[in-house]
Amino acid sequence: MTQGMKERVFSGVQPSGNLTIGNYIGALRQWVAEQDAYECFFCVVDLHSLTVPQDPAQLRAKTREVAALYIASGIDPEKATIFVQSHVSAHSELAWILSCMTPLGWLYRMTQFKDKASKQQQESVGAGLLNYPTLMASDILLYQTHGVPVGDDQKQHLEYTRDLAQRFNHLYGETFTLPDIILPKTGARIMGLDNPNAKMSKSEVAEGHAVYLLDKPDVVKKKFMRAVTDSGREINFTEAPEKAGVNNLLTIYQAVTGQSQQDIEMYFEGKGYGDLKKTVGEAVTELLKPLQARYHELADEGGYLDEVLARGAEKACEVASTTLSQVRERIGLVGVHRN
Ligand code: ATP
Ligand code: LTN
Repeated sequence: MTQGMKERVFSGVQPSGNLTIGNYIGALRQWVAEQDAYECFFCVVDLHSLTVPQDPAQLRAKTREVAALYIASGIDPEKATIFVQSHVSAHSELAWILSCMTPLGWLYRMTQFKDKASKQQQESVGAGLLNYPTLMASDILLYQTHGVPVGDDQKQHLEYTRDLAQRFNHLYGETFTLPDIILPKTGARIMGLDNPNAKMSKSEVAEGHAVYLLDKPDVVKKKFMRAVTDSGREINFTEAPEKAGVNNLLTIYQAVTGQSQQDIEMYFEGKGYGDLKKTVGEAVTELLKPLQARYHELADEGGYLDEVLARGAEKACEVASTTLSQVRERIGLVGVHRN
C-alpha cells in the first residue's frame, strides 16, 4: 500500500507539565502501535495548553520535552509526522471558523470545561477554556482524520468533533471526514496514586499523585509503595469504588506486562498489598528504562529534534492548507487573486 492510500491518524498531548504514565498508557503507547498501519500526525498541542496560565520559559521547555518523549516512546519520525501545533497556523484559523458554527450550549456541557473552570476563579476563566474543543476539532478535521487514539477522558470531545463535522458537511457540502475514537484495550483511564477516584493528570501538583515518564527508578518505586489502597486483603480486578486503588495498580500492571487478568490474579493470590506495590513499581521502572535512555540521548543531540519539528511542520502545513482552502471556499471567503 502506498503512503497516500493509508488512512490517517491524528493525536496530541498538551505541553502543560510532565508527561505521566497515564499519558503513555492511554495515548503514546497506542500511537507507536499505529504508525505502520496509518499515516500518522502526532502534534504537541501548545495552543491548547494556553487555556490555563503557563509560564513562558516553562512552556518553551515542555514543548520540546514532549516532542522528544514522543520519539523516546518509539514514534519514528521517518514514519510519523511529529510537529508543534502553533507552527501550523491553519489550526487557529479553522478554530475561529468552527467556533462561529458552534452553539454555546455544546461547549458549556463539556465536562472537561466544567472541571477545569471550577478550579479557577469564575471571573478569570479564559474564553479559550470554553473554546478548547473547537481547537481540538480543528486539529483533527484539518487532516481528514479517520482515527484518534486517546484516553477515555477525550470521548466527549470526539463526539463533539463528529457533531461539528456533520453540521459543517450538512450546511456546506461534504468537506470533513468523520473521525473515530481509538481507545486502548487496557488502561484507557489510569487513576491518581494518591486518589484512585480521580484521573491521573499531569497538571495535578499533589506529591505522589502521578508517576512521570522521567522519574528516576527510586522515585517511581517510592510512589508506588505509597499508593493509596484500602484496608482489605483481596487482590482482584473489580469495579467496586472502595477497591479502586488496588484495581488501578492491577490495571497499570496489566497494561505494562500485557498479561491476562486471570494470570495476574493468580500470580497475586495469597500475596499482600506490599508485594503488589513492589511488583508494579518494578514493572513500571523496567518499562521506563529504555524510554529514559533514548530521551537523554535526544536531549544531548538538540539539533536533531529541531530538524524533525521543522520537517513535521512542513508536511503538516501541506495537508492542513489543502483542507483549509476548501473550507474557505465553501463558506464564501474570497481568495487572493494576483495578476
Ligand atoms: P492536563 O492535566 O494538563 O489536562 P492530562 O494529563 O490530562 O493533562 P492531556 O495532554 O490532556 O493530559 O492528554 C494527553 C493524552 O493522554 C490524551 O489522549 C488523554 O486522553 C491521555 N490521558 C491523559 N491522562 C490519562 C489517564 N490518566 N489515563 C489514560 N489516558 C490519559
Ligand atoms: N484535548 C486533548 C489534547 C488534544 C488532542 C487533539 C487529542 C488536542 N488536540 C487532537 C487528540 C486529537 C487532551 O488530551 N486533553
